[in-house]
Amino acid sequence: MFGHQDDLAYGIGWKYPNGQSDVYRVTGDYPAVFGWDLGHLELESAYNLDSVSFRDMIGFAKSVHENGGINQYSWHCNNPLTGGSTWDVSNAGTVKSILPGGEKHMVYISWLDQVAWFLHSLRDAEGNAIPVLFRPFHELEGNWFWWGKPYCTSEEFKTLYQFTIDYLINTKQVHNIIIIYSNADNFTTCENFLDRYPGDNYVDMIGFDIYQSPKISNAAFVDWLKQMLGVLQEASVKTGKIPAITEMGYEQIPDPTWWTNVLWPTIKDFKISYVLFWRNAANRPNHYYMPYPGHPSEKDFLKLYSFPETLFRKDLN
Ligand code: BMA
Repeated sequence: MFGHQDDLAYGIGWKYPNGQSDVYRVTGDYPAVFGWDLGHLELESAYNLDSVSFRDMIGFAKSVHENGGINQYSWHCNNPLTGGSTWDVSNAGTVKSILPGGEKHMVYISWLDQVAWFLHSLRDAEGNAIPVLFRPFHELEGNWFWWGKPYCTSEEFKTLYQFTIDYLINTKQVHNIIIIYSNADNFTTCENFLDRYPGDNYVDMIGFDIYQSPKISNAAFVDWLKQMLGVLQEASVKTGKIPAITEMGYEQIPDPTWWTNVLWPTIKDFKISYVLFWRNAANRPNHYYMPYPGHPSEKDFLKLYSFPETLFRKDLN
């Protein structure tokens, strides 16, 4: 399945409610998986960190679900200790500070209450909860988020993850989440990949985020992605959890045949449930990962779309 972040909220040259979806504008179909981010929900803000209104996001989730699509949520939450952004790594005591007994534990609980409220709001027309994918603390082995590897011990990380899931499910009775342990792209072995894995009872799916850049040749990227996918597959067999590429992309897609010459031949033989491409920012020129009408890779993307093995939303109905 192919996915896209913020697909219905904005794209190149448009913003909801004026417009629809860059994937639709190119293919006449929508992605199968729709990524959204909960960052700034914890601040009780009406808009997320990328200016998507949470009220709209709830509406998008309903329409995605009613049309057979899948919703995925990441959470670029602010730093609860410093008050800085999700990328504020200035205080290595942040994770510790929000664990039970920590000075910011109650702040973190109030943040989780917001997340629980949001997840409870995702209901279909009959009032049934909509099942969604939830991937907290993503790219956990990286050094760019406050929960990253250099800023907490493995035990602290696992405790935070377990506490978060236990609180949402047991205390707040959130039962519509499929939980994804979502790593960065810097692991080399299965052991490495599962280094901070919180345990089979806390996770339903596993995945990683990976990006190409012009500094990485196509050949090097193919090798690297294959290696990651090999490890993911091994970890999937070991844990019994469904694998996915939870984020990926090549900013601006500077290679017009990237979709069928680089991406497809590399991923096609691996058992991954979906791959989600990052957002087409409306207000940050050149920060986009899916083609739009007139983009040089548009034709190639249509070719990928036509392959019977690639699933978009129509294929799910
Ligand atoms: C990053 C960039 C940022 C954005 C963040 C959270 O990769 O796209 O502009 O704020 O993701 O969506």
